[in-house]
Amino acid sequence: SRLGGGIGTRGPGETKLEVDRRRIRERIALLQAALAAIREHRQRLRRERERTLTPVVALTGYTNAGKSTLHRALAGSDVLAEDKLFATLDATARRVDPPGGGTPYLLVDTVGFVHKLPHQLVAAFRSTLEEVVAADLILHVVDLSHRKWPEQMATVARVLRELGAQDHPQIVVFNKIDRPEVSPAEVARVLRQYPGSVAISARTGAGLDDLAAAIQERLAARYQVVEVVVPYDRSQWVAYIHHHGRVLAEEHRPDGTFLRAEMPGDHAGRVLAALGGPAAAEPRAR
Ligand SMILES: Nc1nc2c(ncn2[C@@H]2O[C@H](COP(=O)(O)OP(=O)(O)O)[C@@H](O)[C@H]2O)c(=O)[nH]1
Ligand SMILES: [Mg+2]
Repeated sequence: SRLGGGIGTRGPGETKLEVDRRRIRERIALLQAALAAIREHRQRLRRERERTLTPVVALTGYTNAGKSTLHRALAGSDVLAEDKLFATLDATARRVDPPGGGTPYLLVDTVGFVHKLPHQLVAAFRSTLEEVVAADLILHVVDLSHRKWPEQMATVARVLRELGAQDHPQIVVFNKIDRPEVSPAEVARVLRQYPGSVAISARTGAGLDDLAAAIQERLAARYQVVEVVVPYDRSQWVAYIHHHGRVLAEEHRPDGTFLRAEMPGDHAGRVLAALGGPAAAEPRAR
């Protein structure tokens, strides 16, 4: 049916079909803009990571498991803890500087896994999944108060498997232990069933110290590449790097010995703290 010359949403001579097409085009433009923003954000994240060697920890888990709440609890970010898809499409990253010292890291919040995702959003979803795959450590957040938590956990595990991330360093984080549905006996049982897992309440803060310690332990064990110039009067550090790491490049320069080496995070942290390296540089605040 043709209603020409209308003022408002329908332009002169536009049919209903034409209006629908225009709406879809507008929706696609909006999604493309969202995707461009995500891509830009990821490039920024990658640059930051390359510049500072800061490890990336990604939150993953079923929708509503409490990822954004935990992100805020650990990183003090202002991300809204709401079930809003768009709020988490631009995988939010915040730098965490552990209060008691330890390895700083970038904590990335991601969109949750759901059974049915609007298919226009699959591309955006993929890009946040890539973020998960690229992470040094995955925190798999599980809502222990949900009746179907084992199924939800299996869904997330399946997606991680499909992404080839099943062998990624991972900590299972059982959340919402403050809720009345969760008994202390069940908490004890799941912690036994999943060795290395942690039980927390992102809302009350219970168990967050244990989680922070578990994150530090896992980051310390991971290997990273460091680049430093050791001044000639501090050559004990050249020996230290050879002893604890695998030297990839070594070069004598006017200001000292340049070394590129792969070493466990805790040793790398010590080297960088002593010699200043790229990781010692303070990243820009975001
Ligand atoms: N009782 C309780 N509620 C929580 C906890 N963590 C998150 N929530 C709530 O669960 C809902 C989903 O949390 P959100 O962080 O948005 O989940 P996300 O989808 O995984 O990011 C929100 O209403 C939160 O307030 C918790 O530890 N205890
Ligand atoms: Mg969220």
